[in-house]
Amino acid sequence: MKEYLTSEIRNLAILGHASSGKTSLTEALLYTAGATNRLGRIDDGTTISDYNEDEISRKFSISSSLLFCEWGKNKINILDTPGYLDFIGEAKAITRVTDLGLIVVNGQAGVEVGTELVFNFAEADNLPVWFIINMLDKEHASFENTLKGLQESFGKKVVPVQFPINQGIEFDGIVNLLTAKLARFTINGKGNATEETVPDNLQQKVSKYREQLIEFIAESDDSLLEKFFEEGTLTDEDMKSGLKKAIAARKLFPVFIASAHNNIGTSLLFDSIVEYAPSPDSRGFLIGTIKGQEVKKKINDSESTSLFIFKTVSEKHIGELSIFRVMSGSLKSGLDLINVKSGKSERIGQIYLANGKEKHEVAHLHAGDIGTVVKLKYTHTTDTLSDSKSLILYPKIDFPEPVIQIAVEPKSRGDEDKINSGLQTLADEDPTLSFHYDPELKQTILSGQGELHLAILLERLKQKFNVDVNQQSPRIPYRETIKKRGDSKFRHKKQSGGAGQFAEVWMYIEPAERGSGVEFTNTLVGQNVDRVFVPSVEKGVKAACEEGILAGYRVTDVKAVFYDGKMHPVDSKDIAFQIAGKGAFKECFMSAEPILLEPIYDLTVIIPDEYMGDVMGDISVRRGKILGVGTEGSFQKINAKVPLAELYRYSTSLRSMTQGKGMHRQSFSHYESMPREQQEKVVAEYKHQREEEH
Ligand SMILES: Nc1nc2c(ncn2[C@@H]2O[C@H](COP(=O)(O)OP(=O)(O)OP(=O)(O)O)[C@@H](O)[C@H]2O)c(=O)[nH]1
Ligand SMILES: [Mg+2]
Repeated sequence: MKEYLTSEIRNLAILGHASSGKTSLTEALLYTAGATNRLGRIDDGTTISDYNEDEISRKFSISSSLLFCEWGKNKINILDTPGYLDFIGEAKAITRVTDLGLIVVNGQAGVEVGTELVFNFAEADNLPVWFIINMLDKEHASFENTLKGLQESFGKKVVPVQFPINQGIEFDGIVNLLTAKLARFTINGKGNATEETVPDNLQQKVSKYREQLIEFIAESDDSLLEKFFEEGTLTDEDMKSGLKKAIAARKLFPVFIASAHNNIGTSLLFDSIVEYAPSPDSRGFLIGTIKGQEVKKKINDSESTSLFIFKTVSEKHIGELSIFRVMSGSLKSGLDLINVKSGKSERIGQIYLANGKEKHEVAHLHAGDIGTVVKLKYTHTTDTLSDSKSLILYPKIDFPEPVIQIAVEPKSRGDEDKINSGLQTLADEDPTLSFHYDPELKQTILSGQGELHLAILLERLKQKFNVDVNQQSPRIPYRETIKKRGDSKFRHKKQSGGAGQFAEVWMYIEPAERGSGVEFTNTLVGQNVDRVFVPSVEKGVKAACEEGILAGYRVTDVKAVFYDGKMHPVDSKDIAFQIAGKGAFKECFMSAEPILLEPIYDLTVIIPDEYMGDVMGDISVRRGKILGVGTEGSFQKINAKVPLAELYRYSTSLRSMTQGKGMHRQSFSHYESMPREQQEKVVAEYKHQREEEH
């Protein structure tokens, strides 16, 4: 394989809402560049990017994939990301390691929640963005409406550099505002165009858009603005260099157009990428840390080598494949690097470039390039590998918070270990999945990005690790507390057989502030109880609080006061006071109007306007309280507090309520007392379960 210098590399992230045509556009780009000799189709399962079996059968992307092609002397790395909300979190890693985000927008549907999401990902990584209005061959597609939507959502930095001719089913022309030329395509999927002059009746439109563009470029740079005021316009050279700078500085988001399906627009896009997309070395400094101290590194070959692993996949016949960006320095196979997090050494074996499942071996990668390597022993997604001379560590990626949790248990007994190691491997590959054993709930909890995400992972668990699990709803971590004071004088006495036991604990308990936990104190005076038994009583109280009294949940927000008692010179001992302490606390508790508290979650829902009524109604049915309504971009945003018990599989209901156009975030807020009816149900369930156990 040929080697490419840093300045010859362009790293593109293909981002966007589900089904906007990202994979189709990627395919068209690869085809136009000659990296493949047929234009694959999503609907036939023949694209290079969606090559996994589950992607082929479901007809959408599940995992991001690495591809590359050549345009002129440049190497274009393309990372096609999934847009389906369950998998869009993958894009979070991709915006970190690329130098330009191409956000694909469906020219019929306009801006969607996924569009906003990936724009935010790009913003967080300071990634330059271009918009591609796709599907302009569709009957009801509209460049103008989509552009308007983009400007409403992302502001006036969104500026067209192209506009369509014959949009709709006969879409075949693109006017390039930078050259003021028209590219006319034949609708045959080949992607080549002839250059024509713009017809007279469109000259005015071209002038209008070009003036806007020139003005905007001028405004992005003081020296250009000065020239613009003097001359009334900009030279082509100034316009080009100004545009390039404005893109890199995220002062301008140019809008391109395409029909991925008919392969219209890709050649123009490539020309612009080579000319205007930032190369890795033009992106300034990398920021990382060495032993906690912030350091900066240049993106070039003369720095010491460092890699950032942004994805791990396990592939048939190959094994674990780590996909990385050469952050700094250059990389040759055989090099020893250090995994900075664990301190362990890793030898880089064969390095491959990837085009979907196809792999090409390469000996040497330069700074900024993206490649893959197999069989790293200790390295997972988001790890840094560095030269031992300079152990730089790049920041972790904040993947989106999970929106769904389920509990799993093995179908067959004895499979626990297999499940754990299987889930661990899956979670190492996919950082948007997490799992843990919750000792309070006594369940293994799996957290992910949606129902489908978890379903696919459990399928893989079955296929790869040969273990099957039952899914359950996670138990709710209710809490127990009291509403008034309770008293007890509890005597524990055991005198039949062996050594006797005797203890008497006088105690009262009182409600304490929400969130304060359990406080134990003693106010003993006199000599009725030896102080050595105070810790024993406390132990008993803590044990009662852990076990729960009313319904088997932890006790909280109670102050317990041990104020007096009795003892026996021989039979009083630690264990006797523990038992009496526990008994006294339980008695106090049951006489103090015990209640259950339930966890309340902050819920943020983001939806198009037309679903407001339905979604708000549904939140009320879920016993939720709406705190406020605002906007996020062009979407409505609802903030509410909802009991966790009512949020099970909320993402699934929300998506079905909004035809997949809505999304939500949730996080723990606080505990609150629950309605009597609900409480009685939980207590009854607990009693029923206890009876079954005995
Ligand atoms: N008519 C038309 N159809 C298109 C175009 N681009 C994509 N499609 C179709 O739209 C559907 C979705 O296309 P994909 O390329 O899978 O979209 P995606 O953005 O990769 O989807 P996800 O990976 O699920 O996010 C497929 O049926 C494509 O054939 C286009 O420009 N015109
Ligand atoms: Mg796709």
